[in-house]
Amino acid sequence: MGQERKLDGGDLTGLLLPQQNLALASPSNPSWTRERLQALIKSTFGQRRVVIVANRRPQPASQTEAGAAGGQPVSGLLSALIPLIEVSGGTWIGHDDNDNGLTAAQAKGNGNGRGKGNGNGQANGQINRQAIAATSSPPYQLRNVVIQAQDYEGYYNGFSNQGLWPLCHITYTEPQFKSADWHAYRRVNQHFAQAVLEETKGHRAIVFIQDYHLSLLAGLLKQKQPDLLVAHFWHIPWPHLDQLRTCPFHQEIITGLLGNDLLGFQTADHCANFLESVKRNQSRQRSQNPKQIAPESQTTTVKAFPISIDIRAHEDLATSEAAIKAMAKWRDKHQLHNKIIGIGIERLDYTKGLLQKMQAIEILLGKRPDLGGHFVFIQLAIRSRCQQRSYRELGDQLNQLVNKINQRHGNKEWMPIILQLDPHDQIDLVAIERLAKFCVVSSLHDGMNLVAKEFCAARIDNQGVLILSEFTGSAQELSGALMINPFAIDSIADAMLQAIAMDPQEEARRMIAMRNTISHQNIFRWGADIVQALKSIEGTRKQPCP
Ligand code: GDG
Repeated sequence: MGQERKLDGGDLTGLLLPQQNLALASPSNPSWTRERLQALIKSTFGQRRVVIVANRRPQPASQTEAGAAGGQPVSGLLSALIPLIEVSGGTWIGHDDNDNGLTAAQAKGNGNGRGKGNGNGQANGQINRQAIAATSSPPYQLRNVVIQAQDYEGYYNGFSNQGLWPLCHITYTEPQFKSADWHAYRRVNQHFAQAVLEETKGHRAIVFIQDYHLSLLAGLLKQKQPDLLVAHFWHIPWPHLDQLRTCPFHQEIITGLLGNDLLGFQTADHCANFLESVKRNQSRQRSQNPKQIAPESQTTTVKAFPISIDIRAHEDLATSEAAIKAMAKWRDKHQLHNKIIGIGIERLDYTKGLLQKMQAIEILLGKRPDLGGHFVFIQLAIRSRCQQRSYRELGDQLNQLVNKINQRHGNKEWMPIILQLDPHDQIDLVAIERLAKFCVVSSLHDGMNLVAKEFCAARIDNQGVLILSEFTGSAQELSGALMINPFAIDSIADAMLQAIAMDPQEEARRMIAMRNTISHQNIFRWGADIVQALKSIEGTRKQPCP
């Protein structure tokens, strides 16, 4: 699925129409599996070094106390990429939230543990080879890029999360672009470039960059090593040009991204927005200075690759003994026996439409007082980006709203909403996914949304209703969901009513269709599509990869 265009010497050429319908797996079109992807990577890239670069690196299981319970990452990016690095081997370069590169003994005395380069021998930008995940097959290397606290503040909390994150999501939160943050962002991108260049020196390497924290990286790499094969996947939406232009540094960001051989987005719409920004940006540049346009030699292929999950791994978890026990635990602890259960699972983030979802539950309870005592909504909203005041305030607002609804509609024996902001084991998530009559994903805007896919993956019984915001990338694939506009709160409440009333046959019809789609468009196909796109790009290059 997707739209492919090549940007060639500043001109847009080679438009391929999006394939709108996904074909289901068949003998002539088999499913992508871990093993099949592994074989493809081996045959395509052979002995070449594969380098994945992301702001954050995954934690080996033994180092995850600060993350979600059970050692699982709480971010869509990490959830999706871990299966990929596990099959591709190679090196993951990123910043370690919990490890500043000190020895364990030194780190103990440090308190916070964020990479600070704080006079303990860790210079800003210093790169440490931290760990080899020997348990994974094939094993992969982890390299840590140490970032000074002040730079991390400007690069991550500042430019990335107060600037680019709201800019790219249509959530009516004003992005903040401070030049000090931008300078920190550029510096940190340079540190990452240095780390990649050290890793790839003397090797035939493929570099795969992740997300909006590293938009300048490809451009920096190509300046030093033009022969590198570089791909970048942008996990969040790409905005319309009118929004993009509010970022005073957007031209440099576009130029950085055009350093890539392959640039992937979640949907064809995001590709189209990006192509439009390039076109308008280049025509403006041409009129200002006709001699300064994108380098003639560079071609960037822009294409949609809808990200996904390892559905089989989720199914295995959902059928495990541990999941059955976790289901019993939820039921007993919260008196869920014989109740209609709705669920929501997300990071506590203003893009996820959490307040709208709670307001919709209040409308539902108002419309259906008979649900009193018979219905429970479990909302898990793990705290995220706590350094930012707006995120802490959202947590307060959500708590207050839920308390108000529970006081107004609940009683001593029964509360309609259970809200939990602490991290949970993945097994706990699977357990409530299996118990639920419906799951509500009410994102105001979302690149893809993996929770929607994880909910379907857990429903090995083909039951359960997915209520899904039309402003998620997932909505373009999961047509069996009840679609909602999360800004129309009544429509969320109506969809909940429809889900509660839905008969098992209808549930099964919708769920089977969605599970088939996810089985086919799984994380290994996502990886394989990217590998195959890179292979065909390399085939058209004049010079072979170093
Ligand atoms: C970005 C884009 C895109 C949640 N709570 C817990 C927990 N989670 C896991 C979920 C899921 C992940 O976090 C959230 O993924 P999403 O895709 O829903 O959202 P973002 O984090 O915003 O991800 C998004 C994604 O990148 C991938 O490209 O889909 O659009 O915004 O996997 O299960 N995991 C654990 N405990 C929790 O309490 N273990």
